[in-house]
Amino acid sequence: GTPAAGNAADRPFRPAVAAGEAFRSVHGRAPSGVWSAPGRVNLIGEHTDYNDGFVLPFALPHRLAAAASPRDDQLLTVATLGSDGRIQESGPIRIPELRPGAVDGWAAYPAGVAWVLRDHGIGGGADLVLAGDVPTGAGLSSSHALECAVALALLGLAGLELDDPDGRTPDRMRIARWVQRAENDFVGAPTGLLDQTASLCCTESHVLFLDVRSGETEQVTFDTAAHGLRILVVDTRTKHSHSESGYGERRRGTERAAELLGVKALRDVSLDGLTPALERLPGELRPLVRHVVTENQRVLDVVDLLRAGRIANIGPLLDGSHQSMRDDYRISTPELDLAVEVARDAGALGARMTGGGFGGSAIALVPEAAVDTVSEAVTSAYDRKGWRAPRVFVAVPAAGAGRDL
Ligand code: GAF
Repeated sequence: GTPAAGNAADRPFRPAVAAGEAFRSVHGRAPSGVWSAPGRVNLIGEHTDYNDGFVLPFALPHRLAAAASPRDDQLLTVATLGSDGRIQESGPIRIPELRPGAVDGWAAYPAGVAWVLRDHGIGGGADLVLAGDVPTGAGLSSSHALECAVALALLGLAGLELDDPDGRTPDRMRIARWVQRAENDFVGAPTGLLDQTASLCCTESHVLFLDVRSGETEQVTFDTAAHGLRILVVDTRTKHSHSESGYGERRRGTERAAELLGVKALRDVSLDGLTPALERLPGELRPLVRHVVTENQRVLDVVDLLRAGRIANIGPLLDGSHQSMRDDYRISTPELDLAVEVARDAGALGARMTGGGFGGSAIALVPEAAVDTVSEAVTSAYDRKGWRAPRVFVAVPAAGAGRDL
């Protein structure tokens, strides 16, 4: 016979189903549809996106789902299902009155997306109910998963579904740029294009090679399991207070360096041209430039190795990336450094922090047989320091954003 559904604890959490159920409990009817978008890890290519460079993310299996129905009064209501099972509702937001600064807190993310879409003539009201399992504050892009899911939901309610054959719907890259605008100009975070593009464009079993300048993408096979390997994510569960100011400072530093060098972006400095370029810069900008230029090259080198099916050989490039972020870009933390060092000592082939830095998560490339050893080694090293236990999990490249129901 059919096994009983079991209690909630035995059932895997499915964001799309949970969002649909939460929608029914808030609104007393079924939603018109459910759309979802994943969080990401970046395999390599950090702080290169706002320098017109290269990134190489993959989507996590963790997703944020948006259940939605249209409203005819140009109001946006947003409710979210918390991990404690409680539903938190924002007050109704008037779409025609949206402007930067009008909404703060978590509701600024869906409101920012509605603001951008309104500018593109997609301004209908909606009831949204959100549910997801992307760890928040972990540098795994939970806010972009939210923004991308909301963008797809609002587009979908306007009859604009992704990949429609008549080509009326903006393509994924264009939606990524819209979401970036919501983040930059409405939420007020000066971030690049990595996270939205990852959430929208990644596919199962691949990393996404994105050239931010041209917007060109390539799906590069990244089937870790076929090579007896795993990517372990270590969420340090720390976020340092200077994360926002530190990000903006680094960004401005690299833009200033590009200006002094007379190039459009640091993307235009080649590895061969690095030494003479550094000589023309003030001391404090040199390490920033060295990081960006060498990191772009490391992305290209990793892509070459992956195309040649040599996943196990990318370890030293991951290590080099971490070192560069720790010593040159100075965005690592003691928690991230310890996770990376201990993982490597316990058998990882390479490890690095991932995402914006100043806390968040690290990744390690680990032989399947060493997964438990590495994860236990990191956990006990944290314990010896008296630090809160990290959250460690294996991440398999999953699908990008889309419609679920
Ligand atoms: C954060 C930002 F949102 C991205 O745009 C990117 O700059 C990343 O930090 C660093 O690579 O995730």
